[in-house]
Amino acid sequence: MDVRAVPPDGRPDRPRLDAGLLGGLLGFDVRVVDALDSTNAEVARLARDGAPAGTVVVAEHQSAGRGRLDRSWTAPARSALTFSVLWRPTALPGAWPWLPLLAGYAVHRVLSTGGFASELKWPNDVLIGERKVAGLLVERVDSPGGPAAVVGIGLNVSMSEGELPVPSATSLVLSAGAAPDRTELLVDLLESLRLHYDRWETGLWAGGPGLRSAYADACGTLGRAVRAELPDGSAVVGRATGIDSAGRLVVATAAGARSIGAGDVVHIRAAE
Ligand code: BT5
Repeated sequence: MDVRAVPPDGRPDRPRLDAGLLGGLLGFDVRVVDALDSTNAEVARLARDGAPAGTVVVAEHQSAGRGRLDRSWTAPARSALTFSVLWRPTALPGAWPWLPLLAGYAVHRVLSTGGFASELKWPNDVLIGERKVAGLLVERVDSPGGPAAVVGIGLNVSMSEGELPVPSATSLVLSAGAAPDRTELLVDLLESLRLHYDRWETGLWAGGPGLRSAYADACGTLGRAVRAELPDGSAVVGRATGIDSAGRLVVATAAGARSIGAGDVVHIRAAE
């Protein structure tokens, strides 16, 4: 484990996570670490060493938090929840693109049940008031036990305006004036992840109408004019009209409908 010797210098009003409470969570093996490079990197290492499904690493601070496409994820110590969950899906590879969507949906459910006006931005963001409160990064890792999925989540909890890494970010405190205790929030998030993952894994949700319509109902991207920027520098511009059975975003363009996979998109922006 790449644990840094320097403990996080979190503010006194930002208490540590209660590792004892998290340790008792049924079906998960939760490890709370003061500081490391990236919880996704750490869980990937554990996966390669044969760690079982349900292994969770939570960091009070990450020194090299990762976003998609080599982008970075930053948050002051103890101002956020930054954690990764290891799953060992048996679902067919074609169903894997649903993993970031179902994880985002699981986060959205917890936030909206808690009174936060969250919505999903396809493929991997959770927004409140058009600003990003949480990001998800799902990575596939080849391990001796077969392919594993590392589901990483960063959720901004008590970050102040001045601490935001980018102006398009927000935190629960900024959006609602207060935030739940981080340990309780993490318990709720893990239980929600477990529930929605199990539905997907048992086929109840495997690209079928259940997850698809639940996701679509919570997805603020749909109905909007969007510009999807692709890795080759080109862009697909049109109105986002739906999510297809493979979890791709369907965009109605002047040249007809186009389905865009999460792996193919660099940015989704609002189009004029
Ligand atoms: C994501 O990437 O949104 C995925 C973020 C996943 C982070 C978690 S934390 C636990 C686990 N361990 C890791 O190492 N990663 C995961 P992407 O869509 O590429 O967004 C990255 C962009 O979001 C950056 O380029 C910034 O513009 C912005 N950003 C960085 N930190 C942010 C924050 N705390 N809140 C909101 N936006 C942020």
